[in-house]
Amino acid sequence: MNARLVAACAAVALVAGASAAAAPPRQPARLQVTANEFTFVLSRSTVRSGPAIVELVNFGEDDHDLALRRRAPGAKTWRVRTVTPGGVRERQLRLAAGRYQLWCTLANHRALGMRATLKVKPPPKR
Ligand SMILES: [Cu+2]
Repeated sequence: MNARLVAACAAVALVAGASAAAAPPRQPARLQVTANEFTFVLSRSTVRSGPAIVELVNFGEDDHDLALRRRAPGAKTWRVRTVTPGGVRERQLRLAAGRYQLWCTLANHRALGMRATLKVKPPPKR
């Protein structure tokens, strides 16, 4: 191993140590939900708990909206208001760990298949 490579390895080790010591501020988790007749496709099936931005994109020909609720007694229902075809809308919310039910509240869209589940995992222990 030459001196330059040793120096490069040492620099990488220093950077890795620094990032572990001072964690950067947490960015909100992001979830994109794509609506179409009559499905929801999630950009990911799991997000971490805490602040989140949920974006609803409507690729369909009908209006769609989005409701999210944790499977727990008395859980709050979050809503992303109706998005017209070709439109997009996002909202910030705060997700507690657990399993969430997602669905479209318009007409009979939920029964037609516009529903999905999302897992929200607890924050990592420090
Ligand atoms: Cu719908």
